[in-house]
Amino acid sequence: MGKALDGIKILDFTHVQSGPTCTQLLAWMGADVIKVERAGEGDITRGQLRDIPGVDSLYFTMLNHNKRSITVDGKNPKGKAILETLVKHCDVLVENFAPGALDRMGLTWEHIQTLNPRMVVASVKGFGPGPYEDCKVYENVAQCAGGSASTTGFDDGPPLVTGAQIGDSGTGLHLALGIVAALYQRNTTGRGQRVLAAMQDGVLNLCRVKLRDQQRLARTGVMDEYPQYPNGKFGEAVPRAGNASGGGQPGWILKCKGWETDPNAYIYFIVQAPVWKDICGVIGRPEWLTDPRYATPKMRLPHLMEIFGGIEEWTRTKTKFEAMDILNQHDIPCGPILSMKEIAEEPSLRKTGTVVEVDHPTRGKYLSVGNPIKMSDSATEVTRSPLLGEHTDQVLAELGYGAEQIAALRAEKVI
Ligand code: CAO
Repeated sequence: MGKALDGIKILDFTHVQSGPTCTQLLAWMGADVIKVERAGEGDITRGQLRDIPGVDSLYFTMLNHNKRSITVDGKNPKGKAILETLVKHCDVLVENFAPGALDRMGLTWEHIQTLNPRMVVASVKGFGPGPYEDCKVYENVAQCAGGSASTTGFDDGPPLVTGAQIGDSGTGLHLALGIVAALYQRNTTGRGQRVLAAMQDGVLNLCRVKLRDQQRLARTGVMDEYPQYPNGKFGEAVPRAGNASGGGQPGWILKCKGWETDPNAYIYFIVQAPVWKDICGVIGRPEWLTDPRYATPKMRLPHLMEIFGGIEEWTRTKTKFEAMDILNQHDIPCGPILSMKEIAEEPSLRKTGTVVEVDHPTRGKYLSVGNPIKMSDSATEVTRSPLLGEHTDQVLAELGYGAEQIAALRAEKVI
């Protein structure tokens, strides 16, 4: 079967997490991703958080599947010449260097355009143009600057960062979409273009509903689906909402059987209006149906915590999976709090390729997250990440370098 991006060549200067997430997705969709690294060291993550001495870390292997690796010293004139040949050869350049690093390597937008006017040049940066545009940025900085941290956590605690890497992997996803759209536009214009995904912007995009709430709060001073309502206080900015899900679908995380010893024995429970009757029946509270305080969804909002308290008395008697089975029979929306161990062992995720086992020559078998985007005409086969410089000779040969030239470049430590 062909792949959606067959024939597209990516010159991949990405490192750490945000950029590699992007190019990995493009590789899964069929692009030929040529990852350029520095000889000897390569992407810094190869050696970070290592669990096996001398072996590429899981951090690296899980973000660089289906790519080829070539080592080139981009600061050596002969290395620069290789990079310029790669610019002519490829459709897209992707990078997430610190601001200015690509220019310092001699690959300014103007120069790239003279070499290959069809090239799409895509960048992740921490911030867009403005006061922080020159800053180096990592995941949690973006979560804090993009509005996620100030709106995550509980009202009486500090701002919190989330485990989901919305700053890095989230921005990588945004960039991948921009690249594919730029390639599509190139079909009509014949020109490449620059694509920028700033991590602050990516996080804010994912926090869109919180900017919605900021404006609601400014207008009305209160938001009745937040846990601060009716007894707490609202300030000027959107507060942290704990585990509330908001709107007409109020939800909370409730304890299940075993919570005293299992930190993940919890369920997310949504008190959705159309199944209110079923909820009262299932948890054995038929009297709630005639309680005037609970007559409508709006009237229930000030009493949500006591309602969740009553429901929790029931969920504490069931494991999260028993509760799921019972609630699903009544279409009551709920979700188990799954640990990473449970996710790793979940057979249905293995079956769909969302969790895959990959074999690696020095690491052996390991688990990874496969392509979360499933396409009916472009199936994903996850292959292992490349060893450092594994494809240097192969790629240089494709660019027209002969064996002797390659040997000389290696002797001079250019590759
Ligand atoms: N040959 C020669 N030099 C190379 C090279 C190669 N093949 N590959 C990289 N380099 C050089 C770069 O040219 C740069 O050199 P100069 O600073 O002298 O110009 C240098 O290596 C380091 O690049 P960097 O500044 O990007 O790396 P860093 O480790 O200092 O910073 C990071 C890392 C992530 C903070 C920074 O790259 C950044 O802010 N990126 C944008 C935001 C981003 O993507 N952050 C998410 C990272 S994932 O958590």
